[in-house]
Amino acid sequence: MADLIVYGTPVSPFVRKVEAILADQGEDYDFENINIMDMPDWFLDISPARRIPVLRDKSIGEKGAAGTIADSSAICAYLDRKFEAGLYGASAFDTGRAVWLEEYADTELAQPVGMQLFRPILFPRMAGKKSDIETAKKTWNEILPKHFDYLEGALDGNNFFVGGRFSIADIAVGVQMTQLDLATGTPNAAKWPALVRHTEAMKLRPGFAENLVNCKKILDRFIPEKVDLT
Ligand SMILES: N[C@@H](CCC(=O)N[C@@H](CS)C(=O)NCC(=O)O)C(=O)O
Repeated sequence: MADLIVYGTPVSPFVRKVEAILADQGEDYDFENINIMDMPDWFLDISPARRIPVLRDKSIGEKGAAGTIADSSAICAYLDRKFEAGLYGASAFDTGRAVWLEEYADTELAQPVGMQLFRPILFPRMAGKKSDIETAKKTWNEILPKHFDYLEGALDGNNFFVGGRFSIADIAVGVQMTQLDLATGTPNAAKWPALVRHTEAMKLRPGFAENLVNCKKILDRFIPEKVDLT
């Protein structure tokens, strides 16, 4: 039994952020699934915003809210400090850039990726209905390209977003891009070469790879093949 417990589902990109750090650092942790459609009362007590993930560090507290931290950004900052992972930039400016890109990915990018593409494709299928392909197509063709352009520019041909090294920015953007990949694939590599290369590289990192295997086990029966949105 590990000291750390991650509460959530692997399919959440915000849970993937946390797993990406833990597995990359080679840290043991237990995983407890939470059904977001019907969150148990004990979970709501430790997740005031009614969101996953929540982390428990049993070395701090084993019961109730003691030892728990809600929100992926807070959890990632905690894990970085606890394991001295160095994910927040080598200089003050790099810290600012990394946290900005994390924030951008968690809000500006996550909204269309999650609410306007992943959910319209997957959630109806989970209920035995047809995907809302029209909404997903509009998101893919009209909303996401400006985000891809911004991220391609932020990479500027590099392998990492900030300071030439792996940071929380790579994790936060990578979890959203892999969410897209699970639902429909990566964007056009001819238009966004650095971004697609970055996504493919993130997928190979241990933290992402283990999480994505578990996602595919859950999702494959709902997406028998990739959906073409072009
Ligand atoms: N800012 C939060 C966002 C977490 C979030 O939105 N999680 C979604 C799952 S991907 C959730 O818990 N949704 C619950 C719901 O929609 O009721 C974080 O970074 O942890």
